[in-house]
Amino acid sequence: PFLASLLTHPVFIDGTCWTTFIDDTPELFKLIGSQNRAQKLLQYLGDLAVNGSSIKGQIGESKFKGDIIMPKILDDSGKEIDVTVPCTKGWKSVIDKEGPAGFAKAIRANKGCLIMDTTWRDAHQSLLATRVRTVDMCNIAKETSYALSNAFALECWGGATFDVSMRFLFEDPWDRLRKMRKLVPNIPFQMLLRGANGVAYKSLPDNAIEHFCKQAKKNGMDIFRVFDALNDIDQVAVGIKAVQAAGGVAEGTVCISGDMLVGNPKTKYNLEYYLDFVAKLVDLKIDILGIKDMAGTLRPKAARLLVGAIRKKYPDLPIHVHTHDSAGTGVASMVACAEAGADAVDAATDAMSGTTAQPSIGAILASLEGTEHDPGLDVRNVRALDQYWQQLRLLYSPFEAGLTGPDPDVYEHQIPGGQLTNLIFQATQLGLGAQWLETKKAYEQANLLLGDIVKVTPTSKVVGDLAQFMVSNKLSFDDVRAKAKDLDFPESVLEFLEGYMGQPYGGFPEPFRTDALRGRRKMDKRPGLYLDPVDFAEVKKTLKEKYQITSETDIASYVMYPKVYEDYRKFVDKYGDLSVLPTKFFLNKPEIGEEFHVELEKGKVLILKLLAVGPLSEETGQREVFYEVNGEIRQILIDDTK
Ligand code: 3PY
Ligand code: ZN
Repeated sequence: PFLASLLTHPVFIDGTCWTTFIDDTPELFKLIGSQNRAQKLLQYLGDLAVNGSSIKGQIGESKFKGDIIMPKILDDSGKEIDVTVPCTKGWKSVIDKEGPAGFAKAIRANKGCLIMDTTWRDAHQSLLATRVRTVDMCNIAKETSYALSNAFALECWGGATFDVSMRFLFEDPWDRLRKMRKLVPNIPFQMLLRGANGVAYKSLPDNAIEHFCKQAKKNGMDIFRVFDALNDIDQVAVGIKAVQAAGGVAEGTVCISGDMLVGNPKTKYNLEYYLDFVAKLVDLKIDILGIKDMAGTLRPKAARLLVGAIRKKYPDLPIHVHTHDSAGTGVASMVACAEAGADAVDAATDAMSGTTAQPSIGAILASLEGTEHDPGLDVRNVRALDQYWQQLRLLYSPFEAGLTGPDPDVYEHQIPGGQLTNLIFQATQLGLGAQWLETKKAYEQANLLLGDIVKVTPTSKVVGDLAQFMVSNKLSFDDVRAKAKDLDFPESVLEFLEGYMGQPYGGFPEPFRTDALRGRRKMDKRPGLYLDPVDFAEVKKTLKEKYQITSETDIASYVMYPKVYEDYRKFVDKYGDLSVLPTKFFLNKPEIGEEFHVELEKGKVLILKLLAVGPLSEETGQREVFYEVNGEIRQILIDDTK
C-alpha cells in the first residue's frame, strides 16, 4: 500500500521536484516509519512466540499475567489525590534553589531520619537481576512522587542498571533517566557511581568520568553516591571531583568490610581505619557522607559505634547509610544508625525488600514512627505503593533466584547482596547444591589469597571469579599459592593484580601478585594516570558514521561500554524500540487470540493478536507466525533456534 500511495501521489503525477518531496509530504514518511516499527516489533513478537524470550537469564514465564491494579494515593483528609497534577513538595527544590551545600545543611537541620527508597535501583538489582524495565518505573512514578514526597531521594540509576538496560533490556539508560525525571519533579534522584570506574568494571580515563557525570546531571540526576571498591582515596576522588564539576551533590562513600568488632585477633578494617578514610573524604569537600554496607555485615552494635564516632567528630556532616538485609539484621542496624545520628537510611518497598536487598521500608517506619527519628512518610501511601510492587515482583518472577531466607554465613563469606543472589541463581540452575557451600567457602579463601580486600563491584567479581576457578579446578588455598606461577587465572584476577581497579589497603599480596602476573605490568598508582584520555571528537565521528548518532548521551554510553552499546544498536535496528511493549508481552508470549495494545508513539496504537504459530519447516528451519495487526492478518517467518 505504501508504494501504491507513493506512485499515485500528486508530486509524481505532476512531476514536482523530488528534492523537496520529503519536506513537503512528511505524512508519507511517518507512515513508512511506523510501518517499519510495526514490522520490527512483529519480528520480536514472532521470535518470542517461537523461541521464548531472548533475554538471557530468564527462566520460564511470569507468575503474574493479569492486568496490574494501580494504587490510590490519599491526602491527609483521606481523599484520593489526582496524581496527574505534578507534585511540588519535596527536597529536590532545596537542591535546585540552594545547591549541594545548602541541601546538605538543610538535611542536617532536619529533625527525623529520612529514608532513601532503593526500589528503582538496588532492590531489583539485588533480587531480580536488575531486570525491572523503564515502563514499570514510569507507570508508578506519579503515585511515587506523592507517596514518597518527603523521601531523602529515590535511588533510581547507575550501578548495574546502566549496562543491564542496554545488554538485556535493550533500552537506553539515558532515556530511562529523562522519563523518570519528567514524572517525578519533586524528589531528588540518586545514582551509584563506582568512582574512577564510572558504571563500568575497571577504570576509565578521567575525562570519561567527567563527561559522564556532566551528562547525568544534565539529564536529571541530583545526588551521586561515589565509592571505590577498594576504598582507594585516589580512585574515589576522580568521581567526587567529576560530580563537583558537574554541579551534583557529592555523597563521598566509605565501604564497609566485615564486622569491625569481630576479628582474629583484630580486623584491619577497624574503627580507626574507617575514621581515617572518612577524614580523607571530608578533605575532598564532600557534601554528604555515604556509609555503604554492601554485604550487610554492619551489625547494630558496630553501626552504632561507627555512626556515633563520625557524628561526634563531624557534627555538620550529613550521614547516609546503606545496607543489605542478607543476614536479616538490616532493620535493626538502620534503627541503630538513626539513633546514633544518621540523617538518612536506605530501605526498599516491602515486596522488594529483605534478604539480599535493602531492609523493608514498612518495618523501618514501624520502628521509627512516633520517635524523634520519624522519617516523615505517610505509612498508608507507602503501603499503597507496595500493592503495585507485589504484582510486579510476580511479573518478574522469571528472574527470581529462589532465596528462601537470611544467610547468616554472610558474616564469614562477605559476599555483597547482588552478587550473592547471582551466585545462588547460578548454583541452583546448575543443580549444584553441595557445590554452593563449596563456592561460599572458596570465596572466603579467594578473598584471603588476594589480601583480604574490600569486596564490591568490581572487586567482588574478581573474588567471585577466583572462587569459581578454585571450585571448578579443585584447587585449595595452598594449591593456588603454590602453583600461582603456572595457573591460568581469570582475566579479572589478573587485571586486579595489575592495578586496574586501584590499590588495595595494605598493598597487593606478594609473592602471589608477581607469580600470577608473570611479567604483566604492575601499576602502583591509580590507573587513570596511565590511560590516554578519550578522544571525544573521534568517538562522535565513529558513531555518526556507523549509526548517524551524535548525542552526548550515546557517546557516554559508547565510552562506558563500547561492545554492549554496539550490540544494543544492532538489536534496536532489528527489533526497534521495545520499551513501548508492556512487560507482560516483553517476557511472555500471549495466549492465542489474546488481544493487546502497543502505543508506538503518541496516538499511534497497534491492536495485536497472536493467531497461530505454524509447524516447523524441515527445509528452512523456520516457522510461520500469524498475528492480527489492527484487523489485518500479518505473517512473519521466524528461524526456530530452540
Ligand atoms: C554496584 O556497583 O552496582 C553495586 O550495587 C555495588 O554495591
Ligand atoms: Zn547496595
